Amino acid sequence: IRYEEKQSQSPTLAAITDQNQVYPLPFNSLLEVVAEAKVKQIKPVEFIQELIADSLPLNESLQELKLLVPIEAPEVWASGVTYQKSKEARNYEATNGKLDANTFYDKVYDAERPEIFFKSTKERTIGPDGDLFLRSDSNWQIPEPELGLVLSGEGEIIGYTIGNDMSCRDIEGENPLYLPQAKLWSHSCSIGPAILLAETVEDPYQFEITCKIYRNEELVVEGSASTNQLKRTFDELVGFLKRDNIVFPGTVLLTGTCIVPPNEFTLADGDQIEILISGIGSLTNPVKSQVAQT
Ligand code: DO4
Ligand code: MG
Repeated sequence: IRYEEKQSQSPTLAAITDQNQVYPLPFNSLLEVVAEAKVKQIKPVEFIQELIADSLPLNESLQELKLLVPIEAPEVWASGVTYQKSKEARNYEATNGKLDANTFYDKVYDAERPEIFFKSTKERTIGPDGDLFLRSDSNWQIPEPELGLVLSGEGEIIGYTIGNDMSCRDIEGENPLYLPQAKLWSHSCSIGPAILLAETVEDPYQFEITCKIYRNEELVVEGSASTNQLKRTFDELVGFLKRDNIVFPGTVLLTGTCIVPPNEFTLADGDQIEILISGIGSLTNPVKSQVAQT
C-alpha cells in the first residue's frame, strides 16, 4: 500500500502482512523494491520480509490510514470483452437489447487479437476513498470491477491490484468509435488498495471478485465472479499490450469485467462502490456528479 503519513503528509510505501499489520518501507515505490530485489537476486517478497524483520509495525491499523494509489501508474490500459458476460452486455447496448444479434463484440470475443484500449493516466486515476466522477453527458453509467495487472517496464507481472473501469453504456452503445469518451475522463478510474505480489499467488485464475453498490447506505447492486471465467490468459493480454509498444514501469493493465449491474441501473451522485478481490482487499469509492461544461 501507499498512505499519507500524518505528520509530514508525505506518501509512504508500506507492506501489509497476512495479519494486516502495516510496516513502512524505506523506498518510495514498489518499483524500487522490485529493482533492489533484482540486484540482490531474491524475490521482492523475500526482500520485504528481510526489510521488516527487525522493525515494528505501525500503531495505526490499515483502516485508520489515509490510503493513496498503491502505485502511480503512468498509464492504465484495459482489456475488453474477455468474459462471456461482458460480451452479452456490450451486445445489449449496441443492439437495443436484440439478444440474437451477431456483432463485432462476438467477433472480438473469438478473435486471436483481444480488445485492448487506453483507459487512464496517473493524473486521472484515483485511489481508495477518492471521488469517482460521473460524466455529465451520459445517462447510463456503471462501474466495471476488474483485476489489474501491475507491470514492469519489460511487461512482467509484478503484482495484482483492483481496478474500476467506469463506463458509459449509452455512449459506447451509440457508436463503438465513441469508446474513448465512454471510458476516459477525469476521475474515471480507481485502483487499489494494495498490490498483491505476483510470486505469492498460487493461481491467478482463482481470484473471486465481488462488487457492491450502496445508495443511501442501502445495498442496491451486488454481483460476484471469478477470474476462472476469463476467456484469455494474462500472458496473452500483456503480450498484445507489449507488441511494438512502450510499457512504462508501473503500468496497470485491467483484465475486463465479468460483473454487470442490471440493465436498468445507472450510477447516481452519492453512490458508494465497493469492489472486493480475494487476497487483495477492498476498493471503495464514492460517486460524484459533475456540473456540465460546454
Ligand atoms: O468494448 C468495450 C469494453 C469492454 C470492457 O471494458 C470490459 O469488457 O471490461
Ligand atoms: Mg472494462
